Amino acid sequence: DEVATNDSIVADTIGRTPDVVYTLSSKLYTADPSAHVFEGKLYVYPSHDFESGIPEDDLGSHFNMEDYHVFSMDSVGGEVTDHGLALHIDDVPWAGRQMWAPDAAEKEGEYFLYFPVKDKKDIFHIGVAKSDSPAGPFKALDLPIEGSYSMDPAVFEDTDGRYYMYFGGIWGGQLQQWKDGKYLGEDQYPTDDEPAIAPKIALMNDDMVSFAEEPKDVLVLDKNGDPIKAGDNARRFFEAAWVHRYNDTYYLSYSTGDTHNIAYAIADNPYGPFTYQGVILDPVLGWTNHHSIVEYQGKWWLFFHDSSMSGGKTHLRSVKMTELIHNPDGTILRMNAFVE
Ligand code: FUB
Repeated sequence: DEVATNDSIVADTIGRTPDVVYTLSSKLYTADPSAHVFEGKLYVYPSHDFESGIPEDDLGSHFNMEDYHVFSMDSVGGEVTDHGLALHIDDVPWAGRQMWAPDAAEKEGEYFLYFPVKDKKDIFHIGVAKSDSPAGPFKALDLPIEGSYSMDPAVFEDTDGRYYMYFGGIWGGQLQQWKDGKYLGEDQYPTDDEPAIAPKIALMNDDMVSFAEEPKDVLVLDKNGDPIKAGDNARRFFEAAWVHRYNDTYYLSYSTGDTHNIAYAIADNPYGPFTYQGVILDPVLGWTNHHSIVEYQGKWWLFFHDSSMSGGKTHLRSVKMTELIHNPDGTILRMNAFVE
């Protein structure tokens, strides 16, 4: 499907149309699905979109979400349960506005909902809420994770029992306002020839509510071993990091933002560096593209969203899922799920 012409230009054909795509809810607008298998069921932790009337801008102010719902199902294509309100912004003491893409993790029977939200000074941090059920409701801690910033947390459990949080996103996600864990108070973007801003990784402490280390850069390299450059908009990281492990290879997938792809890169360890491979999912209807990948009942599944249910409104999205195929050589079959 993909022809590499030289190191910086990749000429792509359009991805294959998936055979079957399931929509999870026809009642709620939802987005940014993070899927996990808990207690033998498939649980999905999405953003909950709604019409708040805030005009669209490049900072994503129109994504003005206020709460989360959790979905679950025990068979793909079967009934999807909406477990109701899982967490509301009014119940997060430090929160100001904009509850963006969440994730969840389980450890020793306790469930953790990780959520990015702006604080009362309009700066994104990542909060945690706990529950004894994967469906919630979740109770938020009084403060965000110390040392957390920006948004789009994704918590990956490795086979050795360690948990890592990947996070970050540029533009409205504010990652460009941080350097070495310090808040710069303004945008500082690299020039087009400099390495792109990297997503972050931090090992989680056993308590699952704090980092065991300073967040580090997750490098994405091209096939020559050079960092993907900030001006390489078709391949550079923008937001929506997700990591899955398949056959001892770590796959980092992410949105390229203004070029609207879900791209992926591989490594032999969770910290990377990761080497860019290609596109998993072509642009969907709506500006954002955001996904997760999980194995369930012997198959791999790609969760994503698009704006087809709202007739193309970028801030009113719907979560979908379709099968994800790893090719025999470990590459991932590229898909195009565009629906007008
Ligand atoms: O849903 C709000 C933001 O839009 C997410 O945090 C980003 O990943 C993008 O999908």
